[in-house]
Amino acid sequence: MASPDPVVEAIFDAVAATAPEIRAALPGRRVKSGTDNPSGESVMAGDLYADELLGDALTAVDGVGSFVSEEREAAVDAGGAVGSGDGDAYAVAIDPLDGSSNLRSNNAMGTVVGVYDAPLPATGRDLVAAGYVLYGPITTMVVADDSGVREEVVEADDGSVSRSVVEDDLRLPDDPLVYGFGGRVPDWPDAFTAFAREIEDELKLRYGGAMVGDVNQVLTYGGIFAYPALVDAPEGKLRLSFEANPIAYIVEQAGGAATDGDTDILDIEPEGVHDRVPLYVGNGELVDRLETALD
Ligand code: AHM
Ligand code: MG
Repeated sequence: MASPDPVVEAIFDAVAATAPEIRAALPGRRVKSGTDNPSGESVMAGDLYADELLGDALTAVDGVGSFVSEEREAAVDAGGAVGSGDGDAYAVAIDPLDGSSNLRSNNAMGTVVGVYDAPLPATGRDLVAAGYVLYGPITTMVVADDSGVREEVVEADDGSVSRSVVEDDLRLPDDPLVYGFGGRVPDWPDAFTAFAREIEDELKLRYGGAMVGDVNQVLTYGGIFAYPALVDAPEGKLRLSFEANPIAYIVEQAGGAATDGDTDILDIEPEGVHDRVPLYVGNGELVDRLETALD
């Protein structure tokens, strides 16, 4: 499945090209950088490195008009008017190193990418493509556009980087096997806890603490991932523009569903680029049951 949009291809070429460099730089960047991001979270040295590398690579792509990152307060103007009505360039939004608290424990992490055909903040309906890199034992990249979802292996070889498609039409399996829910159980609202108790009897727990890794398990085996609304944080933890929208787009293109408990994630109108949102994503029937349970 070749992407019909050359700008989208160039964006994911640039993301793939940075992946081996990001991976190679992580061993020396497992410590806090000493700064906080716009969400008020402590930024790791690895987050900063990935953000700078991806910022340089993506603003250099012809057809990228704006670059927005979970780690930056404001959008970077990359020299092009964004939006199908007003211009011919895309806005690219990234979470440079998702799950970077896993740096210390050496568990999986990822990079999340959303390609919007509108200036941010925008809804997920403005996405023309989305994807993620998963830094697991193998570096893989999942890319979704309006023709479907594919999985690639990214390898560095003698100074060049290759992308090999390993699955050209990724679909959520019909029979779900796994679940992973973030946050502390005592912080969950009662209705979500009751839903989780049911799911525990049906599916196998697979939680690694990085959304990209946990969602990749759901895409591979079928199931449901959530970072729910919490009693003291009804907006949850994950960011709509950088995390929830791209993941919702990918999972919906793979035949699944994504909700904030009430509304399809892709329909949510953001107030700001750094808005947070509860995220429940996976096989449609599980997401439907979750919505009913939270009603
Ligand atoms: P990050 O982008 O700053 O790493 O935060 C997002 C991550 C997600 O990958 C993961 O689902 C969640 O935070 C886990 O949070 P917690 O460690 O609080 O369970
Ligand atoms: Mg993240």
